[in-house]
Amino acid sequence: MSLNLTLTREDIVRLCERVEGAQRRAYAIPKLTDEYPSMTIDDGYAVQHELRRRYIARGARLTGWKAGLTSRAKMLQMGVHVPSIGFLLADMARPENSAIKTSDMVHPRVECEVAFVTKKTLKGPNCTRQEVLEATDYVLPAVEIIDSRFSGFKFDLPSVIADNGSSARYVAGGRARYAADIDLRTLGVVMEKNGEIIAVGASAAVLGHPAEAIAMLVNILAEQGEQLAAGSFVMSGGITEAIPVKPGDSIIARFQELGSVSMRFIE
Ligand code: OOG
Ligand code: MG
Repeated sequence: MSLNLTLTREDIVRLCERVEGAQRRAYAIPKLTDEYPSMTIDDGYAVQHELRRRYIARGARLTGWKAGLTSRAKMLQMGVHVPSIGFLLADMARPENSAIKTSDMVHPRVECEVAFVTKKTLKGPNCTRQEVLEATDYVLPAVEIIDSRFSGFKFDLPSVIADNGSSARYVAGGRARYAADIDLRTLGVVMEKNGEIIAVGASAAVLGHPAEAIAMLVNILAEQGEQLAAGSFVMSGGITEAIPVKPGDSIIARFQELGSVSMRFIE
């Protein structure tokens, strides 16, 4: 399998440093394709790979992965019609019901997602929903706090992939369930901000079935020569559009069968 790379090693390192600076110091930068218009999806993953290598070399621990842009609501909101993946690190996790700082993010948004915890290695290509379900230990509800480092939260696919799919924080909680005990396609979800309902959806919005998003993620990993380790925490992508949050806001995501996940935001 050959990757479609247009960036040189120097470009990759340069763009990685640019994205990393924006992530660590929380400032907005222009999307990368403004300077590199012919950047490809594989170039985006090469930058993301370098970013992951650096964080891990400095002591960060990989907890899992996230699929993104897997629902129509998200694709329409972002104007990007192809799903993407990103990595998750232990220091992005926040406890349920906690106060989450916003001053170390650019323009955070929240989204409700079904998360999977795996008990077997998953490998692509051709990973299927069925294989994902067989390898799943349990599922649980999660809220992802995304934070694009690109100005105006505007980007294209290569840029958002290089920015690790806008990954910033995540909160998992609620009630863990065995996938076999519930219908993962028809889980309703209601998101409330400051006591008002601001988004509603159902889990089938994610590629027809959220396990489909995990299979897609495993197949994208395979294209990059990687596999999904047993014990990974994997988010399947926002069911509804993402909702902006600011200090003072409190969020509750209520999931049918899976309980709820809450958090509040502070300066
Ligand atoms: C890209 C990340 C998308 C999801 O769940 O769809 C994502 C973005 O919208 O900034 O995490
Ligand atoms: Mg997400």
